[in-house]
Amino acid sequence: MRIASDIKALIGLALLVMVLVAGAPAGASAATFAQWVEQFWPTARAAGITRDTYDRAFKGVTPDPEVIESANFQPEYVKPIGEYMDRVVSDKRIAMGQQKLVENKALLDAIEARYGVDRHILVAIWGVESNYGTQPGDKNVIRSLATLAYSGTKATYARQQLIAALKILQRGDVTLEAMNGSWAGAMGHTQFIPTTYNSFAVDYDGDGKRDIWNDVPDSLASTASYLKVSKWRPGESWGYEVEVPKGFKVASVSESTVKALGDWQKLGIVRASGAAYPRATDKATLFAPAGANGPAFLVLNNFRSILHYNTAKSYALAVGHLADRLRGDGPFVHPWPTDENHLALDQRVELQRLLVTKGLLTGDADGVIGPATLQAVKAYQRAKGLPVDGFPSLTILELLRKEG
Ligand SMILES: [Ca+2]
Repeated sequence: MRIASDIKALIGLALLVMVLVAGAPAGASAATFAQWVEQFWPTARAAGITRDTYDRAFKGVTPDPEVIESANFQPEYVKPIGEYMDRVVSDKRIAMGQQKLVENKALLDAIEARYGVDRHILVAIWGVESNYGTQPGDKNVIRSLATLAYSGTKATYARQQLIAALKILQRGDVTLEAMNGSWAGAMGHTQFIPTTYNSFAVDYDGDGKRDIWNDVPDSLASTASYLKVSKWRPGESWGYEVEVPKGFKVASVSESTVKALGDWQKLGIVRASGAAYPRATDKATLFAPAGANGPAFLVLNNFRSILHYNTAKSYALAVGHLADRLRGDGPFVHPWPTDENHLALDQRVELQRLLVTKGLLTGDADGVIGPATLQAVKAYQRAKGLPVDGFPSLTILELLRKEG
């Protein structure tokens, strides 16, 4: 168990940002970037990019310090999942989504018929990704990706995406000026990264362009197309909020434990709403993101399809829940725990140091809670006979402190 350390990368980037923002004589950093652009040319050429496209894409482009800043942003306080869910699945977003369902009814009828993907999920993804197209990101994608590739931040990702972005530009789906997105290069209503765009975006309205920047039909159909190839199963849910019986050890089952819903039911895990599972043979895993005291879920195949869109489970849960709310379902039966039990950065570092002292964790205490820290917390909880959920709570920190 090792804590991942990004210290070296951070120092390197801090220096780079200093060079970009201050310090350097006029033109010095641009010359360096221009050299990088020339060094990257053979890679682009080998991928089929013409010199004309390449020159057009990089004309007048300079690195964007804001992109580096965003890439390195590390929140002082990692927000509890309940706070994230409340923000993402807000009443305002639910109301706006319900309006979008009405406005786009005929389109969604047709897309649902063609791709077999639930309209509520499509609209939920649209809402979470770009707030229904109102926040698609305003950074030029070529500039953002070139900045990342040049700076060395997420360089492998950035080089691959930059090539894909140049291909989009070369094919003419969008103009250079309109090719905007997030600092990481996620584009348009659906926030597709360039490689995803090249593989799965569709020209639904048949005008010759796959326009996820301006065209709602192309955008929603592209999302449906992507979920379809991510093995979405028509007519099935993403999952259910469940009731876990008292005394059931949530973390005695791992996140990879797969059982049929009927078998979970035999263990006493029933739907929190009290309704029956529609298909008892569906395979599901138990997911309790806030530990033993928060809401718990049985998640199904379609939850994994949503994870193709974004690998964060909190994201998939937000999309699934927003979809249910758009359908008219209520909030979760069980509330999220209040944030009193969550740790700030200095507390997370202290927790890791104490786990290192106990021989349960190795590496530098950097306050980033990754799989190694979760495993170490689980090991500690097991040793103490506590509920084993791996959740790095204030309660755990206080116990560790007492033991010195
Ligand atoms: Ca189109």
